[in-house]
Amino acid sequence: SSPGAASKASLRDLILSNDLAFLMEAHDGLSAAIATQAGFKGLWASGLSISSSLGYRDANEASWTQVVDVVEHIVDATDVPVLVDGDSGFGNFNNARLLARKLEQRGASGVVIEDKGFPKMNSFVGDRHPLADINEFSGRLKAVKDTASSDFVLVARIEALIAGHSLDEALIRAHAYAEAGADAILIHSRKAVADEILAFAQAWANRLPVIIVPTKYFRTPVSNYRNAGISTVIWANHNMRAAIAGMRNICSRIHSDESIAAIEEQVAGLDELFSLIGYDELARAEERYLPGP
Ligand code: SPV
Ligand code: MG
Repeated sequence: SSPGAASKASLRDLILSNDLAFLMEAHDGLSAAIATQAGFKGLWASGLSISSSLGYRDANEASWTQVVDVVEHIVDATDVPVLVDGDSGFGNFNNARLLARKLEQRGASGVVIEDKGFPKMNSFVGDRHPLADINEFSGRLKAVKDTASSDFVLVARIEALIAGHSLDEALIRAHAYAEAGADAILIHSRKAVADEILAFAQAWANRLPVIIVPTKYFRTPVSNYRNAGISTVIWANHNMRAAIAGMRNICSRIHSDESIAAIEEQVAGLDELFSLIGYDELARAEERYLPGP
């Protein structure tokens, strides 16, 4: 894999293209490799999934440097661009621009910053999601924009609907964030149907590309998003949740059976693991670089 300059250019292309794009969640090198091999053209470094895999709550318990370190592993394990969940930027404009600079140094292709304060709480937990002041948040966006290179994609995430505000509030914020220099808008919803997302998309009329996270409105067919001119869909946490389901099942079987005989066929073979992580490349490199016998 050759992450770096080539991948940075293509996140912008993915988001700007007329085709609906899909980003798959990754939370470590292994999940990044699996999502890449499945054919995804871009990855989502999810805050929820990264913090969960570290055993933390999605409430900024993982430090920004811990997140940056995980992103480095994700970038190393893929050759497709990585859009990073930057939460609310870990503070004010100054923390947000430092985060963006370090993410870009580690090879990320873009960051999403949401209009809440620090610490944030996951959008699906509880009802307390105080929104940031529009002007203060616009300053956070401007600072990131002024710090990152022009290839680096800045996505402004609007939490107005999550916080129970109106579509109008979401639109006022979208206009302000576009003015501040965002490259795309992520509009988030916790409803089980896509109506408020689709209403936003219609009113917004693609002034900037729209990114959505249909975790709760998962039944809506993606053709609705294509018809609505949505740019990008993020499958935000499904590698992490698949890992929970898989590990829970295997742990409970091994614990009750006191044996691994029955589950051998249910887990990935070691050959599959070695191929996923590219052991064959190491064998070829040894031929080339180690002295012969
Ligand atoms: C994440 O994956 O961490 C997200 C999306 O930010 S959500 O959990 O839906 O807020
Ligand atoms: Mg998140």
